[in-house]
Amino acid sequence: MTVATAQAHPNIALVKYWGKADTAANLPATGSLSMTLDIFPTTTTVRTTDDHADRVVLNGVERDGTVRERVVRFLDHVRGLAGRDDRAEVVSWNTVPSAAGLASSASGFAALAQAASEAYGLHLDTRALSRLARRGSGSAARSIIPRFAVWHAGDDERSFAEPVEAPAIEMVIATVDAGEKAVSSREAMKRTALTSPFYPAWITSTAQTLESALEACRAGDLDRLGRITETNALRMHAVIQGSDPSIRYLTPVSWSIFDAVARLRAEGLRAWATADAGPNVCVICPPEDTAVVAERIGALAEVVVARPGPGSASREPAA
Ligand code: 2P0
Repeated sequence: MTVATAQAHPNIALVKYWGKADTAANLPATGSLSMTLDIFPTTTTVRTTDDHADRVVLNGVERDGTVRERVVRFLDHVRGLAGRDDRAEVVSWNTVPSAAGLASSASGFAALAQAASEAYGLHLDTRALSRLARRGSGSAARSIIPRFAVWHAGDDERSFAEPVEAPAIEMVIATVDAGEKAVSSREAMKRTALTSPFYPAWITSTAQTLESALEACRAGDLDRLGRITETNALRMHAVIQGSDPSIRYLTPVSWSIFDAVARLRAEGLRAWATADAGPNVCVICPPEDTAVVAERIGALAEVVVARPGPGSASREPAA
């Protein structure tokens, strides 16, 4: 029996991942760019056992059904790599307050990839770990990496995340609605690719957008990166909305935050909004503007401030 514990944080994409080239290996149709957060870590312990079945305990509750199956499938892949077939107990604590409504699959599978690979005796470098996390959830590939990450499109060998330098930014995260989303991102991604007539344009434009965003990062050009971030998010929501049946994640309150961010810019502040597959809105800004942005957006929704955070890391197992 071996045991390993690891911790990872959520990440928010500045250039979004929305669409797969391969669903089995979770290969993205396009690359993406993200900031790993310094808040809301997931801590996961994997203990190999002599039992006949895997056990999955999330936030103190033993899971079965699809949640467990997704973890078991992931462990099966790890066991395949390790040439082992002993089962495991997975105990995971996720600190995202349910009120924050942030996706936990990225931090969850990043922490699981690190803990499971160590428990099963795999010695993976960062690249291999990112490729492994990707199989659990695409965006988890990026949570392996500290601060800012680019996750490459490509085949299984080449589709990993790695660090990029980016201008100094912080993120004001506005919680619009903490409820369960109507359509999961996995399902919505599939529907978008199958039914949205804008999907081909989303794919070609996002590939170009990523190149421009990386250029802006290299040049330390926050204004360009900010514009790209907001435009890319709105394009993602447009292609999603073009699905049949249509899917809308943004609510009137979400839109009011996009409007408030535009007003802040009109007043000379540097702030740009983005939103994932839900109504919450994340606003990026240089550190000197964070306090004002948080105050102004805080009038519309509950806010929390995040800074660039650490990549996944081993931890001492909890007693
Ligand atoms: C992203 N999202 O780039 C995009 C933007 C949500 C909106 O990655 O099917 O949970 O597990 O690979 O990673 C959410 O999708 O999907 C996501 P799977 P995942 O952050």
